[in-house]
Amino acid sequence: MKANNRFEKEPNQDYVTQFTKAEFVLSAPKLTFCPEDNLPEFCLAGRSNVGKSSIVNALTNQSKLAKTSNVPGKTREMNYFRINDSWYLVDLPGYGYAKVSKKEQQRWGQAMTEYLLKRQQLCLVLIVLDIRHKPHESDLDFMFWLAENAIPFANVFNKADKVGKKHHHDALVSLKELHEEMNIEVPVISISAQKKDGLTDLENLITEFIDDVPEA
Ligand SMILES: Nc1nc2c(ncn2[C@@H]2O[C@H](COP(=O)(O)OP(=O)(O)OP(=O)(O)O)[C@@H](O)[C@H]2O)c(=O)[nH]1
Ligand SMILES: [Mg+2]
Repeated sequence: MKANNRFEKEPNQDYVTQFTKAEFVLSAPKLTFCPEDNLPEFCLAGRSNVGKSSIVNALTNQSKLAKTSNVPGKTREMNYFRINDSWYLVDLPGYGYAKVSKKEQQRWGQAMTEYLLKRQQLCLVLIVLDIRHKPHESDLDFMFWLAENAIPFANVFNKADKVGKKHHHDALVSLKELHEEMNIEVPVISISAQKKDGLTDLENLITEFIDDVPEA
């Protein structure tokens, strides 16, 4: 079958990761458990099941580094991966997962808020969205909250292999309109973690932000 957008149906054989060294470091239930060195870090946030952990694996070309699942709610703590000995990629648990108890959701909300507000070396929050669906109210709330608190973020549309060209285009346009309404400029990238498409754009975005970190 012919692919109907630039995201091919077969895994992209041409993708060569720049992130050749990747190792799991620790799982942190809250800020005080996060690594104490000052390496720059990037976190993957978003609703459950959008593919955050799959992105860790795709970017590092290791199929089992982060645990993925088709059952939402797999990731329960902040999982730290050190990349090329020089920065951290942090896989966060998904928000908006109804099956987690109210108490657990509350604990998480507090831990996340503290982490996002106080983690000085956090360069950029990568908010992952499933391109098949309109951003959920919880995504919008999260984006508004980050903007209000001047925490830089980018949007990463994942699962682009699942949609056609028109849907892809419309999703990008409406997200850009949302950013205009919010009066903010936010990088937007679309990828397929599964087919390894668009990953070079994501790598380049991360690399650009690392380059902007002032020397400690
Ligand atoms: N078609 C398609 N499926 C994907 C893609 N990325 C991830 N998936 C699938 O989506 C499901 C969820 O992936 P995860 O990476 O576990 O999602 P997560 O966001 O880490 O989920 P939580 O840990 O529950 O927050 C899995 O079945 C993946 O195989 C993609 O690019 N395309
Ligand atoms: Mg996960």
